Amino acid sequence: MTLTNRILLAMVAGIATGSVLNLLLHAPGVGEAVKTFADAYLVNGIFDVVGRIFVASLKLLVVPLVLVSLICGASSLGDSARMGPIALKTLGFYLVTTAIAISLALFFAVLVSPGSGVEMAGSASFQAREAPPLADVLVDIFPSNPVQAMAEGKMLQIIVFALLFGYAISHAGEPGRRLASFFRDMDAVIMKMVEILMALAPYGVYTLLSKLFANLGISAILDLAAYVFTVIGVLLLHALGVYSLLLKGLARVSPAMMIRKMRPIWAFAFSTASSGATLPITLRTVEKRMGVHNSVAGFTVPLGATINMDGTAIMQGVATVFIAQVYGVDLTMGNYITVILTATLASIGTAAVPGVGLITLALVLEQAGLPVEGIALIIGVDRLLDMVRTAVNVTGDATVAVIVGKSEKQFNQEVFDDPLADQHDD
Ligand code: DAS
Repeated sequence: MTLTNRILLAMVAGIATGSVLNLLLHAPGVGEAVKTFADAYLVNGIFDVVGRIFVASLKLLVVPLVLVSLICGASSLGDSARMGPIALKTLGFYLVTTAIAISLALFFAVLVSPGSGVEMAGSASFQAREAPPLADVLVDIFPSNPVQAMAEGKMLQIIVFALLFGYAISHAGEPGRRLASFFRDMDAVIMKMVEILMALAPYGVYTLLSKLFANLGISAILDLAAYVFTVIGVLLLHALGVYSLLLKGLARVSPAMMIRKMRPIWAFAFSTASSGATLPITLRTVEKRMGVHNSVAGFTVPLGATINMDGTAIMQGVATVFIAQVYGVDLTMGNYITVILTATLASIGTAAVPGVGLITLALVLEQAGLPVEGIALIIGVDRLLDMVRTAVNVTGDATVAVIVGKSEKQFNQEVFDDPLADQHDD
C-alpha cells in the first residue's frame, strides 16, 4: 500500500475513532470509570502525546529546510535577472489569488446569509492584537541577527537572509562554488529526513484526528451548520475551481493530475492545521512529484507558506459577514473593500501555525468596525475549518509554484505527468 493511501486510511480511522469516543464520553449510560479512562489515557493521553510529537518532528525540519533550499535556489539562479521576475510573478499571484479568495467569500456569504436568524450565543471577550504599523512590518522582515531569526523561527527574516546568502554564493567565484556544492548535499540529506518522517505520518495523522473529533463532536458543527458549510463551500470552489482554471489556463497542466499529487499534502495540512508543519512535505512534493525546479520551488513554497493564505482569507470573509449579520450590522461597500484589503495584507507576516487565522480575524473585524467579541460565536468550530483552510493555503502555494516554474522554464513536464513520480511503494 502506498504511503498516500496509508495516510488517507489513517485519516478515516482517526475521524471514526474520535467520533466514537465523543459519543462514549457523552453517553448517559456509560460508567464514569470508562469515561475517565477514555479521556485521561486515550484522548488526552496517548493521542495527545503522539500527535504533538508528530507535529514537533515536522516543525523540526522547517528552519533548516527553508534555509538550505532557499540558499540552493538563490545560488542556482545565478544572476539576479532571473530572481527578479520569479519574485515579482510569485508575489503578484499570491496577492491576486488571495484577493479573489476573499471576494468570493464575501459574495457567497452575502448570498447565503449564514448569520441571519442566528441567536447570539453570548459573547466572550477576545483581545484583539494591536496591528503593527506597516513600516514596522517591513523593517522587521530584515534580520539584524540571522541566528536569532532561526532560533525564533521568523520565516520572513530567514527567507531574506537565505536569498542574500545564496545570491552572494553565486557571485563568489571558487569559494562560492564549493559552498553551493555543500548546500546541495545538505538539501539532499534534509529531503531524506523528510522522507523518513513521512513514513511515520499515518500514526501522527491518526492520533491528531482521533483527539480532535473526540473533543469536537458532531453537535458543535450542526449548531453553526450554515456558517461551516458556507466556508467549506467557498474553500472547495477556490481550491478546485479557481486554481484549476489558473493551472489549465496559465500552466497548461492537468488539474486532475495536480489534485492527485496534492493528496499527501492535503492529508498533512488537514491533520496538522499548519502550513508551516506541512512545508517539508509541500516542498518535497512540488519538486519531486510536480517537477518544479528547486530554483523556483525553493523560493515560492517557503514564502507562500508564510504569506499566502487564501483559505484563511476565505474564512475571514465569511466570518465577517456572519458576525455582522448576527449583530445586525449592515456592511457598506467601503466595509467590504476594507475587509478585502485588511485580510489580504493581514496574512503577510503571520506565522503559518494552527489558529493564526482567528487572530488576524480580530484585526479584520476591528478595521471593519465590527464587534471583535463576535469571534466567540465561531471559535467552537474553528479548528475543523482551520484544517480545511490550511489545505487550501498549501494548495495555493503549490499552484503558484507550478505556474511560475512553467513560465520560467524551471519545470519538468514529464515528472508532472507521471502519476507515480517519486511515489513510495512499500
Ligand atoms: N493554520 C493556518 C496555516 O497554517 C491557517 C489559519 O490559521 O487560518 O495556514
